[in-house]
Amino acid sequence: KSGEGRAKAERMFGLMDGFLKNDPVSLQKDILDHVEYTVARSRFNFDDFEAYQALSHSVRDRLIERWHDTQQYFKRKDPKRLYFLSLEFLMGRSLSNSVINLGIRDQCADALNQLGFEFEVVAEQEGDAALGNGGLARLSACQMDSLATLDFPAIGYGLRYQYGLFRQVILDGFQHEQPDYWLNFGNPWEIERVHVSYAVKFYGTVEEEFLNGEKCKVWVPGEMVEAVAYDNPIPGYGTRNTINLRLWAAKPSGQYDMESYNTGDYINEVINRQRAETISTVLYPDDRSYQGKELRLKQQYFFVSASLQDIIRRFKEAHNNFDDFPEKVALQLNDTHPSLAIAEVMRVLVDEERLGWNRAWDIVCTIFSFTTHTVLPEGLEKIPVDLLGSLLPRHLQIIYEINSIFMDELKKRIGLDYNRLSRMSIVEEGAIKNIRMANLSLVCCHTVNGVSRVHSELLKTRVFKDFYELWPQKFQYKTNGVTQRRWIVVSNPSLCALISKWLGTEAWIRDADLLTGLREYAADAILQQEWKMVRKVNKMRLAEYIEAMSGVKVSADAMFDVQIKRIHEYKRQLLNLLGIIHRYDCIKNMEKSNRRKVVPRVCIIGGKAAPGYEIAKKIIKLCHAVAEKINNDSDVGDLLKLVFFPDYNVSVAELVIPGSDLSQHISTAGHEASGTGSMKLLMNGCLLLATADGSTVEIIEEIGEDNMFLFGAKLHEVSALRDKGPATKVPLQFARVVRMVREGYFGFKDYFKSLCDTLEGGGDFYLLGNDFGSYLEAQAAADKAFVDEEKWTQMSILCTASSGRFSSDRTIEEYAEKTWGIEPCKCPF
Ligand code: AZC
Repeated sequence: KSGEGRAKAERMFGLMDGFLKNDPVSLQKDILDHVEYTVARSRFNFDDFEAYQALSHSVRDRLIERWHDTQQYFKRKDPKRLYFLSLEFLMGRSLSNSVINLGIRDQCADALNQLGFEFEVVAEQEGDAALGNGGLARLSACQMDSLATLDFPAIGYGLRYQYGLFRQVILDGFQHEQPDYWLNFGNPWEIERVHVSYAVKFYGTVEEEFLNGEKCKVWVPGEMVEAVAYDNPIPGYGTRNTINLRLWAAKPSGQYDMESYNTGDYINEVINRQRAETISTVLYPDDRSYQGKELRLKQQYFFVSASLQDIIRRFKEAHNNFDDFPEKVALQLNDTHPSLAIAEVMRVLVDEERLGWNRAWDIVCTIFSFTTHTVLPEGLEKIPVDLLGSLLPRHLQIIYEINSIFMDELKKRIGLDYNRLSRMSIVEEGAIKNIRMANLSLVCCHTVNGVSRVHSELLKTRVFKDFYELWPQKFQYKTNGVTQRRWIVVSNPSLCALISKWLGTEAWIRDADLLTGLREYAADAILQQEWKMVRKVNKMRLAEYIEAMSGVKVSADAMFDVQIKRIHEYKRQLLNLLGIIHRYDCIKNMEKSNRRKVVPRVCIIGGKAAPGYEIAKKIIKLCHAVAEKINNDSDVGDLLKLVFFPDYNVSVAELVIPGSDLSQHISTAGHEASGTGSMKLLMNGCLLLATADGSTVEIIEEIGEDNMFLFGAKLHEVSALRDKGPATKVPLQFARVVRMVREGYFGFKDYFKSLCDTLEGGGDFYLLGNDFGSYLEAQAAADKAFVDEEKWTQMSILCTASSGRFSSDRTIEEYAEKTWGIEPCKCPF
């Protein structure tokens, strides 16, 4: 800095007390100041929620200090940055996670204590940030935590939906959706950046113009919307690095249309302009099927365009041409949702930066990577050409151009194999012409990642077979992981303390591989005793919650058996329910004297169904109908209980997971791309009852088949079984339980008919009947194991000890090295 600049900086620094202090007294002072000045309550009279607000603002101040330093540092060092583009981030609550990552959890708890508050109670006041649907969105959140912790220079980009994922309300056992207006009570975790905003264009026409004697395309838009940045600091653990998650909100554009002002219809003009905000109003709640909705496409382009303007502006601040762009920029597409970014970069480089097609194309091909999260064909996005052409006319031209060059090249490589050419084309011909976003991504990205080894094999051999044969080198996989900071340290503090005590270090919080150190104590009687205690207390807390929520009293001595995830036919919650019905039926038909041999179970199911997914909604209703019957049957008593957890979300998961004994991951083999819930449960010492699908295959390698309950058709058997169709023999017990549902044993006979039809008469696409027998055997094995407490506890310890590989830190390290080519950039303390 110049002499004058330095003098000013020193004077400013002198006015500051240095960085904010983290001792309990300083924190208390800050909390009280925020009560008075930010929350505007009297510091002598405020409640738990206001304490939450004031504490959050005190934490936010500390986050901002680090976040500023990190951004400054990145700016100075100008490393290659990762830009993580995702339409969904499922962050959950921020307070506990932030104070733990900042290393000030205990000081905050002390500070609150002395003010007469309890940290846990205050933290409970926070609502969830639910800007995502399920696995994909929570994975993004875990990955942000790892990127920050590992000091990677990364920025997340997404949309700031005003309404997150709907709230699930159950009335009479039926799911109803209610809007989640999560910003109602303010959001201390974001920083509005009114000056960071960009105009995003839509509609209009493409004109040809001559510029400096050269013909070029100019997009004349028909509508402009302003994107305003909201920054969400993401602190790393054990580092000063605090990275940014930048979410865009839509606002009416500042550029005025003079003509409409002249018409004098002021009120209507204002109302029309206000409509711009609808773009970022609501998250689409369907996680697999895309219906070619204009608003969804608008959302995608809106966030892509704003993010790229931001990225290019940042790049240009430090560079005066695009030569170094690929050395400085890695763009990660989280599924195909942001894949319009490809066409947008081409448009900016060709039409605005005037680099020429070939040069722009070379750049595009080196900066983009793509991860897909599904194996289901309906999960692959398609955009009707008409829709794209009207909303983004220039992008459609660019995509056509990319496709035409690709098709020409392909013909040279494979000849005139028209079937294959048409399968690989980015443009799908037919009654409705579509753009296949996955094909666009495959053509343009240097890497396509699967989310588990099996998933990657399926991509190579089925979903993207043609592309794999063409470009085998593009295909990689990074098995998913989850962050142990949130899923052990935040949500299971007593287990966290126990692990650190036995390992003699907290280093596993940054290096999950160290968890293997627990293996040698797995049979140690003292550790087992302490392990059981921790688990028991978590179960008691869960039992209290269940009673408060549903009125059902459950015993913490029973086995807590959970299945928590989105409701999908392929995830087979129905198989679980049929198993429960079978268990109930057995208890009912048993001699009374034999009942004492039954291992008591509390079955917990939680998850949301997409609003338009009828069958999934019927599964939820069936769960309630069965629960109603079982829970009120005095014959059964404590031997079997069934509870549905309404409005399953990240916070509910944080409560349920630490208290679970057994968890179910029972998708039909070949359908779950990875699965991440299993990893959270595994870390917490919960045993798995599972099929060999997705990442479970790799979990088996870590913990061994003996330490879990495996069942069901294997991947290679599934298609043969399907081909056999109705001839497949199903066990008698299966026919019996389905009949009970069909004949109205649980009521709602007509309503459940179509559900039963999915299983019988040649249906049963997901092979519930085929797998039922082995499912029951696995369940019986779990019962048997549970009775041997010592053995069970040992298995539980081994689960945690073997979970290190499933940390998102490992996943992110792999991405950084093999896909993005980025390196840590650690901000000095
Ligand atoms: C999910 C997959 O279903 C799940 O298996 C995986 O673990 C997770 O992504 C994270 O990779 N997919 C989604 O949530 N959504 C879509 C569109 O696939």
